[in-house]
Amino acid sequence: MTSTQLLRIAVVGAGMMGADHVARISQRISGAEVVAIIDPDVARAAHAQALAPGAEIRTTFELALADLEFDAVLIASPGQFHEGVIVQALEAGKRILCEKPLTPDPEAALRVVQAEMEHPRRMLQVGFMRRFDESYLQLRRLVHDEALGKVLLLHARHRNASSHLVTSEELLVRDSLVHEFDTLPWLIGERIESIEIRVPRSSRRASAGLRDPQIALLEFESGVMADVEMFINAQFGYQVSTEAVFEDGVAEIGEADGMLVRSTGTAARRIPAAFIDRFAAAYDAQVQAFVDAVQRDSLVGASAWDGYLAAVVAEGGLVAQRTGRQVALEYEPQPAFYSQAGDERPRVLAGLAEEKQHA
Ligand code: ISE
Repeated sequence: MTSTQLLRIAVVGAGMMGADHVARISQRISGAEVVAIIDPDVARAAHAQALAPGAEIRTTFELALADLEFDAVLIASPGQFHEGVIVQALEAGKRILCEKPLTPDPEAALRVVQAEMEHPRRMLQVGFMRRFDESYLQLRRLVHDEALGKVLLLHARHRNASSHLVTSEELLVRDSLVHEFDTLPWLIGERIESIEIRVPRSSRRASAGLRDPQIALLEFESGVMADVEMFINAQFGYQVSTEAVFEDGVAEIGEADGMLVRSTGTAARRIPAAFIDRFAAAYDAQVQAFVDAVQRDSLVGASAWDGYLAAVVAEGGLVAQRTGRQVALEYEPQPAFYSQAGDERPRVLAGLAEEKQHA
């Protein structure tokens, strides 16, 4: 592929996230096109295809590999189906952007790591999109510059209005909290050493078998601590925010911003309904970064190894959730293959949609 050709992407999974990525690739970012949509549910695939009319539909990844030409794969199916597609895609030499979690458990993540290391360089980026969110990037710079001294502790809130996606305590950890298991270590540049999960009074709106909310307490290598409130049925809207306490000040990201409207005795700001709105710009920047990185042959963002680290924390989190105890985490030694840090600065996206329309 030359740098002037569009990167041909096969999107696996045409659910909410898959369809959103199809729209993003077709309408908002540059340098790529969707050439295949793969989903066992043909009606769902057809719905997504309306956003990328040139794309072919296949019901399995094997069928797409057998008769379609593409350069890269964007995997947006549920986590338990990722490993099989990743392994086949790697064998076929395709670059991969895989939605989080890389795999639910660390053993499967390590198998992915092994398969990727058969190649001379990184082939896969994990879709931990918060790494591409401007406010997280700002906070990370503040931590690393030490402009307010050293960071001491973090308070994170992760609230969903209600989630039909998170139907069990296991998914609360592996699918929702997993974001913090990647973002917070990336933010402060340290691994999580232990996890504890405590459960306060449950909301009457909690679904059966899912105590909601829950609080995770994380301890990092230097002694920094983080508490994370995970509330699946918070009702009012979607909120992901982090307050970082430093030696010389406190910084907070993720509070509602935008226009403040005063009317009939209230002053109000819009709150995003779900992650697709809250992180729209981060998703765009993440997929654009993947496309650009493939063109340069030098992948960025969370690696398969980062996906493994997050899966270790999730696995420990499940034990902590079941027992109410603090669980110490152990990781395999990091292979040299993953030692080069990627350039995680997303390129500025302003004007890209317009550029694309005129291309
Ligand atoms: C969902 O899968 C996500 O990835 C969202 O970012 C997260 O907030 C939500 O809890 C998950 O269900």
